[in-house]
Formats: sequence, structure tokens, C-alpha cells
Amino acid sequence: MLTQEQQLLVSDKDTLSKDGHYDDLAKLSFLTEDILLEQLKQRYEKDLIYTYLGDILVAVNPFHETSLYTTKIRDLYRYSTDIHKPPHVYALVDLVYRNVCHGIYNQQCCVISGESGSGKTESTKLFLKQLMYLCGGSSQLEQQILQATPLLESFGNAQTVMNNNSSRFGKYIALKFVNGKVIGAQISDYLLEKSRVVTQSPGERNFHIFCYLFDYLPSEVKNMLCLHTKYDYRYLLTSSSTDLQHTGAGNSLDEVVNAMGLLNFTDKEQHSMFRILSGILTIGNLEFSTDDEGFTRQNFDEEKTKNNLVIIANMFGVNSDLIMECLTTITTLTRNERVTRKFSLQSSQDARDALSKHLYARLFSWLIGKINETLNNPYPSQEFYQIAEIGLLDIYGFEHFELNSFEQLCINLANEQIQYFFNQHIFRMEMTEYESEGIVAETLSFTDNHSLLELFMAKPLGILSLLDDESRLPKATDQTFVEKLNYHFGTNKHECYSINRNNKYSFTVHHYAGKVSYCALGFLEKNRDTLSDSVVDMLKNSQDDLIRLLFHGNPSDGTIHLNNRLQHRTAAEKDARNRLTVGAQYRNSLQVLMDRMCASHPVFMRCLKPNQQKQAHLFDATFVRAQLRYCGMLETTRIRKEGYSVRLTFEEFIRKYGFLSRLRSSDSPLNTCRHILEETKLSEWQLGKTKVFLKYYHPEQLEKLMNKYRKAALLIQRIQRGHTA
Ligand code: AD9
Ligand code: MG
Repeated sequence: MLTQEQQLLVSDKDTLSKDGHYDDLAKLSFLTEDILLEQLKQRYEKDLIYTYLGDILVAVNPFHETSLYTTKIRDLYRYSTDIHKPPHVYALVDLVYRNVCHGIYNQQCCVISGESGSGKTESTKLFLKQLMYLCGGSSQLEQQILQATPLLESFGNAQTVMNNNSSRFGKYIALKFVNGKVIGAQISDYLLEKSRVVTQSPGERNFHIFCYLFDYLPSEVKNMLCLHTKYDYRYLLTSSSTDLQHTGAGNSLDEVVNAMGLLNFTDKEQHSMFRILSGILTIGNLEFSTDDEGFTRQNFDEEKTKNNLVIIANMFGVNSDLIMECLTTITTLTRNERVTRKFSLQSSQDARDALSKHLYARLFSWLIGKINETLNNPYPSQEFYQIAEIGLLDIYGFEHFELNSFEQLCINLANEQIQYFFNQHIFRMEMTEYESEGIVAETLSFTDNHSLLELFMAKPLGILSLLDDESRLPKATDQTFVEKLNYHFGTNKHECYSINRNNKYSFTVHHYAGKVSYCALGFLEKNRDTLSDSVVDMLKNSQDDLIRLLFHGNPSDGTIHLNNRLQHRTAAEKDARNRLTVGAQYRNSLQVLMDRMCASHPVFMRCLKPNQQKQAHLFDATFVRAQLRYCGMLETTRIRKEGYSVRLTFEEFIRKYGFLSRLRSSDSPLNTCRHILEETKLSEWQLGKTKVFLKYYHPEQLEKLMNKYRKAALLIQRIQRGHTA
């Protein structure tokens, strides 16, 4: 039997590979869901995890190390013009990179989708690494771009029941190129699941970085940070799971510290970061007790609590009495009179956890801003250089747990947006264009999720808007929010919504990937996401430069910079943004992402999860079938097979491929295109009113012809020069 590497190295001239499996399922003459599933299964069993559905790449997570990424294979997909190379993520990289080098598309994006644990982040890493390899692989900037990943993963990923290294934030990496060389990168992040800092569901963990502190820090540094063992911290044990053994997912602290060094984080900044992390863990251990009236006691008698308070004060660079005051009382200014009220036990616990979540989220945001500062090389004006961009989208996958909260709602909304974008591209835009250009093609139905997006996004009657309304009303509760949703969307008023009659806090949304019941407890608070003024003031005046900066205080020296986003935001913008709820900010950031993607030429990669047990060599056909179904994979394959996914205006086509034929100026653009196409001897193209319609495999064939013509032209030139010399 051939090894995986050999299987790939055997370049076949047919899409039917040596073992009788199809590399491109759009080439099958007869296609049903069963055939699609069976082909994927047979390939998966041979570790052929990649398959084409036309120009869409499907990857089935192998859940084990494979030999698919050796240097030999990396080289095989380097500047490859062979259209019959077996499917691979590297083939996708080669394609987008060639598009950059040949100036074919100036803005492209690679959209990697799939449910949680299906392999999006791993694919993104493989993509990025190969892309850097193609453009040189040795410059400092290329290394810095690659190093951003372990750093972000350590702060933004965590173990969930679906994935041991689950992304708890979304990211879009935009890479900029000039003449095939990478000249800079920018990372945009989407809603970090900060509630994980203070609580985790059963079987889940806090962000990796907290565990790394204990697994990898030398004991003298741990002593300096007043850290004990990981079993001593409530924030690490909230999931009732006491198993905090390293799962091998993610990276090591050494890698993270290395990455920080390479990305220009100073020692002082790194030290501050560790102190903040230690302070967050310790504040989680603060226990409160109540006085006779049921209010939180301001005096901590217990020795342990006193000690913790001293550690927190030390780590955060603030006064310990002030911390106590902030977490046990609230002072308001009414008619020029300061009124201080005592907190209930619950309010104190909430204030403590809010502080931890905000501090961590701001630290994460600063981290990204700082990375962006390093990766965003100033470059001479665009007027002189053609800058091309490749965007890479890696968001959190669709989630459906036993208990789904506000975070799952946001995560699933992002996945709905991506599915909508996919549908728009693959189906709707294609069909609209056939119609207007008078092209004959088979019409295909697909599951449109537009109505679901409306359910979430509509103003004023959408889930997010109603949540905002409730968040503004002082008397509103999570229950009144669900009542409003039930009133507006329940009892068959909206096809994607149903009421849960046995639970007043619960409602069900019919997502493209299945029904999800959300528990609205905590929705209003998570959406408001407020932090008391007194806590902000305290941290603004911290002795620690980094903390002061995170809360927009004044930095005392130049080593800790404001991140880009903060720097460039005017004071007015800052105020406006500060007032926006989490839902509203998220909606806006998704809109910006969509606009950006719509302006790009997209390539799609669909990751499939073979089983729910995260196991190697196990293909659960029912589970995979469900994924194929909700992603519309069968319809996608059909439209790739029947449709014309490449559409170029006559002018674009002539500009790109005019070289392939002798052009006559008297011909109309339409006739010129016809002339070129006839000369190439390609089949199955169509000409519309203003555009050439090509099959997904035509550009590769045309490029191959172009290469042949270029070589011939060079040869003729050389011969002519030889004659004249
Ligand atoms: V989530 O939405 O962020 O929760 P992802 O990103 O889709 O999810 P991830 O890439 O993290 O999933 O993959 C999950 C695990 O599958 C990884 O930690 C690897 O152990 C495993 N995996 C994924 N892709 C590959 C691969 N190409 N080769 C080997 C893989 N293992
Ligand atoms: Mg991920």
C-alpha cells in the first residue's frame, strides 16, 4: 500500500486516483448524498482527508498526525501549474498565492468553516505556514506573522467538550503583499468569550495560558507571582472537573514567551502580563461574608482572605482597602451628594468577576493591538506599488451544548453569517447573473438562511435589538426578555423560533445546523457588560503601567504603547463605542467583516468532523451526513459541476487571455472572446451579454496554455536575438 506521501506524490492525469477514488467529486457523473458520503468515507479510511467539490476544498479531520505536510509535499505544491495535483490545503495556498503574483485578484479571502473541532484552526495554521514558505519563509516579518498564532491561542483558546483546543474568539488575518513578498499583516478579533475566565461548564477549562503558568513557570518566578498550585484556584476549578492535566493541546509557555519576544513585547510588559494573570486568579479566590443585615462585610477577618487581598493589591498595583471598597460598596452622585450603598453578597461576587473578565478581555485586546503594531510595517505609498491582500478567516465553529448561553448565541450567529456569505456566493449571485446574462443553466434549490439572520439582526424587531431594549430598561430581567421574544416571534410568528413552554428562561432557534435552545439567564448583564466607575477609576490609577493603559489611564513612559485601534480612535468614537452594548458591537464588527469579505474574491474550505469523540480512524456516517446536509454540500457539488463559477467581463477576459490569440481590432469584445475561446479548444464555456462564463477548472487550463505560449514566445525571441547577434 502506498504511504500518504507517496499517494500525493503520484500525480495522476485523471481525477480518478490510483485507488479508484475521485479527487474531485464534482466530476462524478452521477451524484447522490449516499455516493458523496461513501466517497468521503473511503478516502478518509485511506487517510486521504482532502477532497475537492469542484473548486471547494473539503477536509475531514483525521484526529491524528499524518505525513501529509512533509517538506517534499510542501514543495510539490509550490508554484504548481499542474491542475491534476491531488486535493490539499497547500493547493489552495498555491492558488491564492499565484493569483497574487500574477496580479489576478488584488483582494482574496479564504473562508474556512465547519463545526467546533472540525479542524478550522489547524487548517488556518497550515495555510499560513505554507503561504509564508511560498513567499520566502525566512524574513523576520514572516516569522513574526507565524509566531502570532501560538501567542493568541494561549490567551484565546481553551478546552471545551467539543475540542481540546477550541478557539474562544474569532479572527481574520489580513496579509498584504507587494511583488509576491509579504509586507505586513493585520489581525481583527471577534468577541472573546471572556466569561470563561470566571466560570466553565462541566468538562471544560479556563484559557490555556492560566494552566501554562503552573505547568511551565520556574518555581522562583511562581513564587514572585505568589502562585501556588493550579488546584488552589477557584477560577480553574469551576467546572467541577479536578482533572487539570495537560492534554497536549495548544503550546508551551516557552513557545509563548518566545513568541512575545519575537513580537517585540518588552520584558516589562511580559512581567506585567503575568502579574495581571496571577492577580486575576487570586481575586477569584476572594470570599465574601455578610453582616447581620445581609450586606457584604467590609472587613475581612480571615487570614487567608487578607493575604489574598495583599497579593491582589500587589499584582494590580492598587491599594488593598480600595479594592475592598470597590467590591463591597457603590457610590453614586445624586444632586451633588455622594451616596454610598453596601453591596449584597451576590453583587460583590458579580463585581469581583466583572473585574476579572474585563481585565482579561482588555489584556487580550491590547495583545492583539500590540501584535498588529509589530506586523503593520509602514510601507511606501500605495500609488507606487500594487498591494494585494489575502484574508484568512478562522472563527469559532457552530456550537450546541447542553446549556447554551449568550456566547453560543453570538458564536452561532457568526456561523450563520458565514453560511449566508457562502450561499450568496455559491448560489444566489450565480443564479442572478445567469438570468441577467441570458445563460442557460440548471436551477438548483438551496436552504436560504436569510430569514434566520433577520430574526437576529432586524431593527427594531430582532433578537439583538430587543435584547438592547431590555438592557436599557432598569426593571427588565432575563425573563422579561424571553417574554418579549416569545411575544414577537413565538406561536408560529417566525419560522426559525419556538417557545420553550417548560422553561421561562429558555427559547429555541432553528439554526441552519440544527435547533439550539438558549438559556437566557445572564443575557442582559452580559449584553450590558458594565464595570463600575469605581473599579475603572481604581485601575486607571494603578501603579502598573500596563493596567493603567488598559483602562485608558496615562502611560508613564514610552515602552507600553496604546494599541492601534485605541490610538486611532478619537475621543468621541471612544465614548460612542463605550456606550454600545456587546450585541451591538458584535453586530457592527460582523458587518465590517462581511463588507470586507464581499469585496474579496473568496476561496472556500469546508472542514468536517468525522465523529464526536475526537477519535482517529472513526467515521460516523450519520454524524458526517448531518454536516453535509446542513452545509448544503450536495447542492454545492451539483452547482460546481453544472454551473459557471468563474465569470469575467469581456474586457477582463481579453486583458488576461488575449495573449492566446491574434486579436483583430475590428472585432467586437464578444467576438474577440469567442475567437480566443475557440482557439484554446476548451469546451463547456458560455458567452453572456457582457461576460464570459467559465467552469471552475477552466482558469487552470488557461493558465497552463498561457505558460506554454509564454515559453514558446521566449524561445522565438531567443532565436531571433541569436540571428541578429
Ligand atoms: V473550534 O470551532 O475553534 O472549537 P476548530 O478550530 O474547527 O474548532 P481545530 O482546528 O482546533 O478545530 O481542530 C481540533 C483538533 O483536531 C486539533 O487540536 C487536532 O488535534 C485535530 N486536527 C485538526 N486538523 C488536523 C489535521 N489536519 N491533522 C491532524 C488535526 N490533526
Ligand atoms: Mg478553532
